[in-house]
Amino acid sequence: GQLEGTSLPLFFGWFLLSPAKEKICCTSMDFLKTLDTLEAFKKHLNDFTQEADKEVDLEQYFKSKGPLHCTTKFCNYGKEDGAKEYAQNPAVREFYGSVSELSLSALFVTPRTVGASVALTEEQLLLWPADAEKEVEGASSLPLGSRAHVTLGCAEGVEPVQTGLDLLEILAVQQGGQKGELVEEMELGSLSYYGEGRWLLSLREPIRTPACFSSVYG
Ligand code: ACK
Repeated sequence: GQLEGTSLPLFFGWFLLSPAKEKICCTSMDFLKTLDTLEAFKKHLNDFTQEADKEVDLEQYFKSKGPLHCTTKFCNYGKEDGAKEYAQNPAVREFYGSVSELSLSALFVTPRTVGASVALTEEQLLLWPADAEKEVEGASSLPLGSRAHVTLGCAEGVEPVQTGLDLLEILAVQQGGQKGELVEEMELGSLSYYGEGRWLLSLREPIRTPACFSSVYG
């Protein structure tokens, strides 16, 4: 029919529910607050600012970007490859509007973005597009779902699509055998540095949050 061409959303994803959502915002803020006081972070401050001796307030440095969610498929109203096929996938139709639990396994920070990586369940992977990991060089052999993340904030002028790319980059470095330099055992987990301003906090206990599989038309 006439309406069909206009019915695809901007994107599909899991949308975090309250009050877990607010708690994750607080955890992320606390993490940023702690990170920029660490000597190890100060040592690598020039990844974040060109000006020598300048302090960086990470809580100000990153701006939050809309409702907390984990994108599955960016459709761009149908302009993106595979958007229509995705929307017609039986699993997408079946789970649309359902609530499941997302497990956040790590927090990461780069000079561009701050985010949380999401460990998807087998069932959640049914909603994951097969080509999501193919965009980043060196990341195409990573397991399906590696890109799954929640964007917690972006630096000035940075688009949220960058968060998943930053995550894939860190995972590609890890896969290449670089362990990262273990910097500190924090209350939340172990913090490692991967060079070029890339920090990863591997959570001791995953943060679990209910989330609704839905879409944004914007
Ligand atoms: O933070 P995100 O995962 O990154 O959530 C937003 C959401 O779609 C709305 O903009 C993500 N996004 C934007 N462009 C793309 C893209 N080309 N591929 C994958 N995800 C994208 C963005």
